[in-house]
Amino acid sequence: MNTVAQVLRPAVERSEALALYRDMVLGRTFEDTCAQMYYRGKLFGFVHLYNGQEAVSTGIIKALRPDDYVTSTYRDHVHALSKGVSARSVMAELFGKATGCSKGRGGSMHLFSAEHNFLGGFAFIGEGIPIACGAAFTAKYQGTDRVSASFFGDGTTNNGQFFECLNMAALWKLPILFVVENNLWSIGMYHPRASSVVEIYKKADAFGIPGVRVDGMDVLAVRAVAKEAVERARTGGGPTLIECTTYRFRGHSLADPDELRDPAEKAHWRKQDPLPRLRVWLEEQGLASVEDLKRIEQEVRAEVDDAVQFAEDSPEPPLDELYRFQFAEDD
Ligand SMILES: Cc1ncc(C[n+]2csc(CCOP(=O)(O)OP(=O)(O)O)c2C)c(N)n1
Repeated sequence: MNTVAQVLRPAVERSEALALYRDMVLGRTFEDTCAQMYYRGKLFGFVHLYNGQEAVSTGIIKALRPDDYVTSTYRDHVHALSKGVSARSVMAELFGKATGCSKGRGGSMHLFSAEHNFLGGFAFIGEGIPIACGAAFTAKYQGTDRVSASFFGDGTTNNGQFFECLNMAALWKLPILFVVENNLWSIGMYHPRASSVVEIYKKADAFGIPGVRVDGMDVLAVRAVAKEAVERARTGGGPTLIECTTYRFRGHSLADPDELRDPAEKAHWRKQDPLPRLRVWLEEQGLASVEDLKRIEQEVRAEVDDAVQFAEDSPEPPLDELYRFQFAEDD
Protein backbone atom coordinates (compact mmCIF):
# COMPACT_ATOMS: atom_id res chain seq x y z
CA MET A 1 0.00 0.00 0.00
CA ASN A 2 2.85 2.39 0.77
CA THR A 3 5.06 3.40 -2.09
CA VAL A 4 7.83 5.65 -3.20
CA ALA A 5 6.45 7.25 -6.34
CA GLN A 6 8.36 6.32 -9.48
CA VAL A 7 6.98 9.07 -11.62
CA LEU A 8 8.07 9.24 -15.20
CA ARG A 9 7.58 12.68 -16.62
CA PRO A 10 3.87 12.67 -17.37
CA ALA A 11 2.46 14.31 -20.47
CA VAL A 12 1.64 17.93 -19.85
CA GLU A 13 0.09 20.58 -22.06
CA ARG A 14 2.18 23.66 -22.82
CA SER A 15 -0.32 26.04 -21.20
CA GLU A 16 -0.48 23.92 -18.06
CA ALA A 17 3.31 23.60 -17.82
CA LEU A 18 3.75 27.35 -18.18
CA ALA A 19 1.11 27.95 -15.50
CA LEU A 20 3.05 25.67 -13.13
CA TYR A 21 6.26 27.55 -13.90
CA ARG A 22 4.56 30.89 -13.39
CA ASP A 23 3.17 29.83 -10.00
CA MET A 24 6.61 28.73 -8.80
CA VAL A 25 8.26 31.93 -10.04
CA LEU A 26 5.57 33.93 -8.25
CA GLY A 27 6.28 32.05 -5.01
CA ARG A 28 10.04 32.56 -5.28
CA THR A 29 9.87 36.23 -6.31
CA PHE A 30 7.31 37.02 -3.64
CA GLU A 31 9.41 35.44 -0.88
CA ASP A 32 12.65 37.13 -1.99
CA THR A 33 10.79 40.44 -1.94
CA CYS A 34 9.44 39.68 1.54
CA ALA A 35 13.02 39.28 2.77
CA GLN A 36 13.91 42.71 1.37
CA MET A 37 10.83 44.29 2.95
CA TYR A 38 11.53 42.62 6.30
CA TYR A 39 15.08 43.97 6.44
CA ARG A 40 13.74 47.41 5.49
CA GLY A 41 11.46 47.24 8.54
CA LYS A 42 8.21 46.98 6.60
CA LEU A 43 7.14 43.61 8.07
CA PHE A 44 6.75 42.81 11.76
CA GLY A 45 7.03 39.68 13.88
CA PHE A 46 8.21 36.32 12.62
CA VAL A 47 8.34 35.73 8.88
CA HIS A 48 8.98 32.20 7.57
CA LEU A 49 9.87 31.92 3.91
CA TYR A 50 9.15 29.03 1.55
CA ASN A 51 12.15 29.24 -0.86
CA GLY A 52 13.08 25.78 -2.15
CA GLN A 53 9.69 24.17 -1.46
CA GLU A 54 7.72 25.77 -4.33
CA ALA A 55 7.18 22.51 -6.25
CA VAL A 56 5.10 21.18 -3.35
CA SER A 57 2.68 24.09 -3.17
CA THR A 58 2.34 24.34 -6.93
CA GLY A 59 2.19 20.59 -7.58
CA ILE A 60 -0.52 19.94 -4.99
CA ILE A 61 -2.66 23.08 -5.09
CA LYS A 62 -2.77 23.33 -8.87
CA ALA A 63 -4.22 19.79 -8.88
CA LEU A 64 -7.15 21.05 -6.75
CA ARG A 65 -10.28 22.93 -7.81
CA PRO A 66 -10.96 26.48 -6.59
CA ASP A 67 -13.78 25.20 -4.34
CA ASP A 68 -11.47 22.73 -2.58
CA TYR A 69 -10.01 23.64 0.82
CA VAL A 70 -6.42 24.23 1.92
CA THR A 71 -4.84 24.68 5.35
CA SER A 72 -1.26 25.76 5.86
CA THR A 73 1.24 26.55 8.61
CA TYR A 74 3.20 29.68 9.57
CA ARG A 75 5.10 29.16 6.26
CA ASP A 76 1.95 30.11 4.40
CA HIS A 77 2.53 32.92 1.86
CA VAL A 78 3.14 30.66 -1.13
CA HIS A 79 0.28 28.26 -0.33
CA ALA A 80 -2.05 31.27 -0.27
CA LEU A 81 -0.70 32.54 -3.60
CA SER A 82 -1.04 29.11 -5.25
CA LYS A 83 -4.63 28.97 -3.97
CA GLY A 84 -5.36 32.19 -5.82
CA VAL A 85 -5.16 34.79 -3.05
CA SER A 86 -3.76 37.88 -4.79
CA ALA A 87 -0.17 39.02 -4.28
CA ARG A 88 -1.61 42.43 -3.35
CA SER A 89 -3.74 41.13 -0.50
CA VAL A 90 -0.99 38.84 0.83
CA MET A 91 1.63 41.60 0.76
CA ALA A 92 -0.79 44.10 2.34
CA GLU A 93 -1.45 41.59 5.12
CA LEU A 94 2.29 41.29 5.77
CA PHE A 95 2.46 45.10 6.00
CA GLY A 96 -0.42 44.99 8.54
CA LYS A 97 -2.69 47.02 6.28
CA ALA A 98 -6.50 47.07 6.25
CA THR A 99 -6.54 45.81 2.64
CA GLY A 100 -4.75 42.58 3.62
CA CYS A 101 -6.49 39.23 3.22
CA SER A 102 -6.97 39.07 7.03
CA LYS A 103 -7.72 42.82 7.14
CA GLY A 104 -4.31 43.51 8.67
CA ARG A 105 -5.16 41.61 11.87
CA GLY A 106 -3.26 38.42 11.06
CA GLY A 107 0.14 39.13 9.56
CA SER A 108 2.53 36.62 8.05
CA MET A 109 1.45 33.54 10.00
CA HIS A 110 -2.31 34.11 9.83
CA LEU A 111 -3.25 34.52 6.19
CA PHE A 112 -6.89 33.66 5.52
CA SER A 113 -9.31 33.90 2.63
CA ALA A 114 -12.85 32.53 2.84
CA GLU A 115 -13.33 33.50 -0.81
CA HIS A 116 -10.51 31.15 -1.88
CA ASN A 117 -11.26 28.43 0.70
CA PHE A 118 -7.85 29.11 2.16
CA LEU A 119 -8.52 28.32 5.82
CA GLY A 120 -5.20 29.60 7.30
CA GLY A 121 -2.17 30.20 8.25
CA PHE A 122 -1.52 28.76 11.82
CA ALA A 123 1.33 29.69 14.15
CA PHE A 124 0.96 26.56 16.27
CA ILE A 125 2.24 23.50 14.50
CA GLY A 126 -0.40 20.90 13.65
CA GLU A 127 -3.32 23.33 14.09
CA GLY A 128 -4.28 23.27 10.43
CA ILE A 129 -4.67 19.48 10.32
CA PRO A 130 -7.92 19.21 12.33
CA ILE A 131 -9.30 22.27 10.53
CA ALA A 132 -8.68 20.54 7.18
CA CYS A 133 -10.32 17.39 8.56
CA GLY A 134 -13.33 19.47 9.59
CA ALA A 135 -13.54 20.93 6.08
CA ALA A 136 -13.30 17.43 4.59
CA PHE A 137 -16.01 16.21 6.95
CA THR A 138 -18.22 19.16 5.95
CA ALA A 139 -17.69 18.41 2.26
CA LYS A 140 -18.71 14.80 2.76
CA TYR A 141 -21.61 15.57 5.13
CA GLN A 142 -23.05 18.09 2.67
CA GLY A 143 -22.80 15.55 -0.15
CA THR A 144 -20.36 17.60 -2.24
CA ASP A 145 -17.25 16.20 -3.92
CA ARG A 146 -14.94 18.86 -2.52
CA VAL A 147 -11.50 17.85 -1.30
CA SER A 148 -9.34 19.23 1.48
CA ALA A 149 -5.53 19.44 1.61
CA SER A 150 -3.46 20.12 4.69
CA PHE A 151 0.23 21.11 4.49
CA PHE A 152 2.63 20.67 7.40
CA GLY A 153 6.28 19.90 8.15
CA ASP A 154 8.18 16.75 9.12
CA GLY A 155 8.49 17.99 12.73
CA THR A 156 4.71 18.22 12.94
CA THR A 157 4.31 14.50 12.24
CA ASN A 158 5.47 13.86 15.81
CA ASN A 159 2.62 15.98 17.14
CA GLY A 160 -0.50 14.25 18.52
CA GLN A 161 -2.94 16.01 16.19
CA PHE A 162 -1.30 14.33 13.20
CA PHE A 163 -2.11 10.84 14.52
CA GLU A 164 -5.58 11.73 15.80
CA CYS A 165 -6.55 13.25 12.47
CA LEU A 166 -5.18 10.39 10.37
CA ASN A 167 -7.23 8.02 12.50
CA MET A 168 -10.48 9.96 12.09
CA ALA A 169 -9.92 10.62 8.40
CA ALA A 170 -9.32 6.90 7.77
CA LEU A 171 -12.29 5.87 9.92
CA TRP A 172 -14.70 8.21 8.14
CA LYS A 173 -13.02 7.97 4.72
CA LEU A 174 -12.66 11.73 4.57
CA PRO A 175 -11.69 13.37 1.25
CA ILE A 176 -8.36 14.75 2.40
CA LEU A 177 -4.69 14.93 1.39
CA PHE A 178 -2.20 15.06 4.28
CA VAL A 179 0.82 16.73 2.67
CA VAL A 180 4.06 16.49 4.61
CA GLU A 181 6.75 18.90 3.46
CA ASN A 182 9.76 16.94 4.70
CA ASN A 183 12.52 19.55 4.52
CA LEU A 184 14.62 17.52 6.99
CA TRP A 185 14.68 20.23 9.67
CA SER A 186 12.38 21.50 12.42
CA ILE A 187 14.07 24.78 13.27
CA GLY A 188 17.43 23.24 14.42
CA MET A 189 16.29 19.64 14.92
CA TYR A 190 17.36 17.16 12.23
CA HIS A 191 14.44 14.91 11.28
CA PRO A 192 16.22 11.53 11.77
CA ARG A 193 17.16 12.60 15.31
CA ALA A 194 13.53 13.27 16.21
CA SER A 195 11.50 10.52 14.51
CA SER A 196 11.49 6.83 15.42
CA VAL A 197 10.34 6.05 11.87
CA VAL A 198 12.18 8.29 9.44
CA GLU A 199 10.06 7.36 6.39
CA ILE A 200 6.99 9.41 7.21
CA TYR A 201 4.86 7.95 4.40
CA LYS A 202 5.05 4.55 6.13
CA LYS A 203 3.06 5.92 9.07
CA ALA A 204 0.00 5.66 6.80
CA ASP A 205 0.16 1.89 7.30
CA ALA A 206 -0.94 2.21 10.92
CA PHE A 207 -4.23 3.69 9.71
CA GLY A 208 -4.75 1.51 6.63
CA ILE A 209 -4.54 4.39 4.18
CA PRO A 210 -2.24 4.88 1.17
CA GLY A 211 1.08 6.58 1.88
CA VAL A 212 3.42 7.79 -0.83
CA ARG A 213 6.80 9.48 -0.90
CA VAL A 214 7.57 11.77 -3.81
CA ASP A 215 10.45 13.99 -4.93
CA GLY A 216 9.21 17.34 -3.68
CA MET A 217 11.72 19.23 -5.83
CA ASP A 218 10.00 17.96 -9.00
CA VAL A 219 6.73 19.77 -9.61
CA LEU A 220 5.54 17.32 -12.27
CA ALA A 221 6.10 14.34 -9.97
CA VAL A 222 4.27 16.07 -7.11
CA ARG A 223 1.43 17.00 -9.46
CA ALA A 224 1.08 13.40 -10.69
CA VAL A 225 0.89 12.05 -7.14
CA ALA A 226 -1.53 14.82 -6.15
CA LYS A 227 -3.86 14.11 -9.07
CA GLU A 228 -4.15 10.47 -8.09
CA ALA A 229 -4.83 11.33 -4.42
CA VAL A 230 -7.37 14.02 -5.36
CA GLU A 231 -9.22 11.58 -7.63
CA ARG A 232 -9.29 8.99 -4.83
CA ALA A 233 -10.62 11.55 -2.34
CA ARG A 234 -13.24 12.93 -4.74
CA THR A 235 -14.62 9.51 -5.58
CA GLY A 236 -15.06 8.28 -2.01
CA GLY A 237 -11.72 6.49 -1.63
CA GLY A 238 -10.67 8.46 1.44
CA PRO A 239 -7.42 10.07 2.55
CA THR A 240 -3.82 9.84 1.33
CA LEU A 241 -0.62 10.67 3.19
CA ILE A 242 1.88 12.29 0.81
CA GLU A 243 5.47 12.82 1.94
CA CYS A 244 7.26 15.34 -0.27
CA THR A 245 11.04 15.33 0.19
CA THR A 246 12.20 18.91 -0.07
CA TYR A 247 14.47 21.53 1.48
CA ARG A 248 14.18 25.12 2.62
CA PHE A 249 16.86 27.34 1.14
CA ARG A 250 16.73 29.93 3.92
CA GLY A 251 16.83 29.80 7.70
CA HIS A 252 13.79 28.69 9.69
CA SER A 253 12.57 32.29 9.81
CA LEU A 254 14.12 35.58 8.77
CA ALA A 255 15.35 35.91 12.37
CA ASP A 256 17.42 32.70 11.96
CA PRO A 257 21.03 33.21 10.72
CA ASP A 258 20.98 29.58 9.46
CA GLU A 259 24.35 28.61 10.90
CA LEU A 260 23.42 25.08 12.03
CA ARG A 261 23.04 23.28 8.73
CA ASP A 262 26.06 21.89 6.94
CA PRO A 263 27.06 24.01 3.88
CA ALA A 264 27.59 20.77 1.90
CA GLU A 265 24.00 19.70 2.64
CA LYS A 266 22.71 23.09 1.54
CA ALA A 267 24.76 22.95 -1.67
CA HIS A 268 23.48 19.43 -2.41
CA TRP A 269 19.85 20.55 -2.23
CA ARG A 270 20.48 23.83 -4.07
CA LYS A 271 21.44 21.73 -7.09
CA GLN A 272 17.90 20.35 -7.07
CA ASP A 273 16.23 23.75 -7.10
CA PRO A 274 12.76 23.05 -8.55
CA LEU A 275 12.66 26.19 -10.69
CA PRO A 276 15.73 25.56 -12.89
CA ARG A 277 14.71 21.89 -13.04
CA LEU A 278 11.38 22.73 -14.62
CA ARG A 279 12.90 25.48 -16.76
CA VAL A 280 15.47 23.12 -18.30
CA TRP A 281 12.83 20.46 -18.89
CA LEU A 282 10.46 22.92 -20.57
CA GLU A 283 13.21 24.02 -22.93
CA GLU A 284 14.34 20.44 -23.65
CA GLN A 285 10.78 19.40 -24.45
CA GLY A 286 10.30 22.37 -26.74
CA LEU A 287 7.37 23.50 -24.58
CA ALA A 288 8.86 26.94 -23.92
CA SER A 289 11.57 29.16 -25.32
CA VAL A 290 14.02 31.24 -23.28
CA GLU A 291 11.93 34.28 -24.27
CA ASP A 292 8.68 32.69 -23.03
CA LEU A 293 10.24 32.02 -19.64
CA LYS A 294 11.82 35.47 -19.42
CA ARG A 295 8.46 37.06 -20.20
CA ILE A 296 6.81 35.11 -17.37
CA GLU A 297 9.57 36.19 -14.97
CA GLN A 298 9.13 39.84 -15.99
CA GLU A 299 5.35 39.69 -15.60
CA VAL A 300 5.69 38.17 -12.16
CA ARG A 301 8.28 40.81 -11.16
CA ALA A 302 5.80 43.51 -12.16
CA GLU A 303 3.00 41.78 -10.22
CA VAL A 304 5.07 41.62 -7.04
CA ASP A 305 6.31 45.23 -7.41
CA ASP A 306 2.70 46.29 -7.82
CA ALA A 307 1.80 44.32 -4.65
CA VAL A 308 4.48 46.18 -2.67
CA GLN A 309 3.25 49.55 -3.95
CA PHE A 310 -0.34 48.60 -3.12
CA ALA A 311 0.69 47.56 0.41
CA GLU A 312 2.65 50.81 0.90
CA ASP A 313 -0.28 52.95 -0.26
CA SER A 314 -2.94 51.08 1.74
CA PRO A 315 -4.32 52.47 5.01
CA GLU A 316 -3.63 51.05 8.47
CA PRO A 317 -6.68 49.48 10.13
CA PRO A 318 -8.40 52.36 12.00
CA LEU A 319 -7.81 52.39 15.76
CA ASP A 320 -11.52 52.63 16.55
CA GLU A 321 -11.95 49.25 14.80
CA LEU A 322 -9.50 47.53 17.12
CA TYR A 323 -12.14 45.13 18.45
CA ARG A 324 -13.91 44.55 15.13
CA PHE A 325 -13.77 41.13 13.39
CA GLN A 326 -13.35 39.18 16.61
CA PHE A 327 -16.63 37.44 15.84
CA ALA A 328 -18.03 36.35 12.48
CA GLU A 329 -21.03 38.69 12.75
CA ASP A 330 -18.67 41.70 12.80
CA ASP A 331 -17.86 41.09 9.17
C1 LIG B 1 2.28 23.42 19.17
C2 LIG B 1 3.60 24.07 18.90
N1 LIG B 1 4.71 23.64 19.54
C3 LIG B 1 5.92 24.19 19.30
C4 LIG B 1 6.02 25.23 18.40
C5 LIG B 1 7.39 25.86 18.11
N2 LIG B 1 7.80 25.57 16.77
C6 LIG B 1 7.77 26.53 15.82
S1 LIG B 1 8.32 25.98 14.36
C7 LIG B 1 8.63 24.44 14.96
C8 LIG B 1 9.25 23.37 14.07
C9 LIG B 1 8.30 22.81 13.09
O1 LIG B 1 9.00 22.11 12.10
P1 LIG B 1 8.29 21.44 10.86
O2 LIG B 1 6.94 20.94 11.25
O3 LIG B 1 9.21 20.45 10.29
O4 LIG B 1 8.02 22.64 9.84
P2 LIG B 1 9.02 23.54 9.00
O5 LIG B 1 9.39 24.73 9.84
O6 LIG B 1 10.20 22.72 8.63
O7 LIG B 1 8.24 23.99 7.81
C10 LIG B 1 8.30 24.37 16.31
C11 LIG B 1 8.47 23.17 17.14
C12 LIG B 1 4.86 25.66 17.74
N3 LIG B 1 4.86 26.63 16.85
N4 LIG B 1 3.66 25.06 17.99
